[in-house]
Order: sequence, then structure tokens, then C-alpha cells
Amino acid sequence: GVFYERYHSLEDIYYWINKTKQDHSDMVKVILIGSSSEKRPLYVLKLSGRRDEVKRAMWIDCGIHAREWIAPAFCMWFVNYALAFYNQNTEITDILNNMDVYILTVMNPDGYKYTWTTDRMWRKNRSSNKDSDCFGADLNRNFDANWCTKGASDNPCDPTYCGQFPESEPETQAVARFLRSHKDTVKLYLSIHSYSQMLLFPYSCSYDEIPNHNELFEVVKEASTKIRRYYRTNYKYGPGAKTIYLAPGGSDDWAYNFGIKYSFTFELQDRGRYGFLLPPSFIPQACNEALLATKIIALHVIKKL
Ligand code: 0X9
Ligand code: ZN
Repeated sequence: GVFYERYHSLEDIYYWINKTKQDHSDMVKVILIGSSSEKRPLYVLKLSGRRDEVKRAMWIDCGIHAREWIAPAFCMWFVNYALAFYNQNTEITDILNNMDVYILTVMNPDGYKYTWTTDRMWRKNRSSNKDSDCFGADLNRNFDANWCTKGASDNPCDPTYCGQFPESEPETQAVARFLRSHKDTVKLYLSIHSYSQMLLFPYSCSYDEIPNHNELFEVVKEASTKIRRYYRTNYKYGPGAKTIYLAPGGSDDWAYNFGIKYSFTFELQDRGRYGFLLPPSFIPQACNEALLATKIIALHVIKKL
């Protein structure tokens, strides 16, 4: 519906989370995993299909970076699609029957709010930094993966400030703790960003090649090929360091090293014409592209489990 073809304020998104749970109480649970530095709740939606056998799970987070509005829009798009097409579309039905899906719609609520009220181009969270008047740390430089080496900044005034120490930020800590406490079930980690149209996998924090490089390379290659065929949009793919740039402290690398061997970052549309200011009319196609890639990867993981 037209609701999913717009960007939504943080208040709207909180309202939507609650409404989604109420309207689909059979398939949806809401889990509070922590709170932001300005004390906003971090809610994860848990989607489940048939609940007979012991299940694996996948994780999707959106909106680590405040200004990347298409990312929360994708999380909402995905939830709506999954609930609408469960038992209609065989792929999403297969996925939900074999995996619970945990969705963190806005990982950085304080920053997201700030992009709606004050500075549309804000990236970081909004925590105060000691001995500095500058606010915020880059949550995708704050995870414990070659933390604060080349590709991150130790200056609190920079957009890629890594924070005081790994997991210094409450948003980072909430996600890392949740995944640590679900180590046995979560087999696939997915983080949604924009922009530049890329399907990335580890490592970004070094040029080392991961042990299952070929397998992950083949699966993102397939996703990229199908996106091109269906939507005529080009997505680059490969390990982060080689494909985009060297950047330590990212969630995908941390999740990978922690043991989630299927770990990906998507950079959605576009390639810079509108950049972070992607017009709402692009939401359906951008989200459908990412949805296609998500399905291909999830089905691959299910086949391999
Ligand atoms: O730099 C980032 O965090 C991501 N690009 S963005 O333009 N959305 O900021 C890329 C993340 C790739 N993965 C890691 N760096 N771990
Ligand atoms: Zn980003």
C-alpha cells in the first residue's frame, strides 16, 4: 500500500511496530533489546511461520546510519511483504517456515530523529562525548572488529568516529548482546545501508579473504544477476574492503567473526544522483531489489543448514 511508499517519522515507526504486532499476533512478537543513548527503546520484531520444529533464525537491521532513510523503509517493506505473502508466495513461506526473522527497523533512533528535525545529513548516533563538544559515534565503526584502525576516526567530531571503546555505544551493545544470547540459532546476519548499490560480505576491516569467500561470492553474484535481470539495476558485489573501502568496526565483520558465517551488508539505491535523499517514488523498486537479494541469500542458507 501507499503507506510503505513513504518515509516515516520515528514516532510513526514506533506506532507501526505496535500496530503490526496487534494485527498479526499469530506471527509477530516484539522484543525490547535495549535503549539508545537518549533512552529511546530498541524494538526487534520477531516473525515466525509454522512453529512446529526447532528453528534457525536470521537477523536484519536497518538504519545504523541516520541519514540512510531507505534502510528503515526496507525493514518495513520486508515485514509487510512477509506478513502479506506468507502462504501465498512459496519463497517467503519457505523462509518463514525454516527461520525466524528478527528485524530491528531503526538501529539508530536518536540519529534518525535528528535527521527529521535538525540535520538531514547526520550519520552517527547522538551520544555526548567526553572532552568534546561534538556529538555521536559511528555505530558501524563501534563493533569489535579491528576496532578504530585505518578507515575509522578517533576524533569525536568526525562522521566515522569509532567511539571510546568497542561497544561503547548502547545501540551497538544491544545488538551485540542480543546476537550473543542467540548464538545457537542466528545463522544469517544482514545489515541494510545506502547508498551505492552493493552486496557486500566480510571482510571490510582487512583485506584478508574469509574461508567461505567463494560460497558468499557466488550467492551475491547470483543475487546481483537476478536484480539486473528483473529490475535493470546494477549492483556490485564482493568483500567490503575490496569493493567499497577498508572500514573497521563494522557489524557484519563482527557478526562473522562471532560465528555467523553468512553475514552481509547491502547498500541500496542509488549510485549518487540523489544519494541519501532518494525520492519516495524510488522506494518500491529499491526495496524489491533488496527483497530479491534477501530471499536468494536466505534460501541458500536454508538449503545449506
Ligand atoms: O561505511 C559504512 O559503514 C558502509 N557504507 S555507508 O555509506 N552506508 O556508510 C559500508 C559498510 C561495509 N561494512 C563494513 N565496513 N564493515
Ligand atoms: Zn550506512
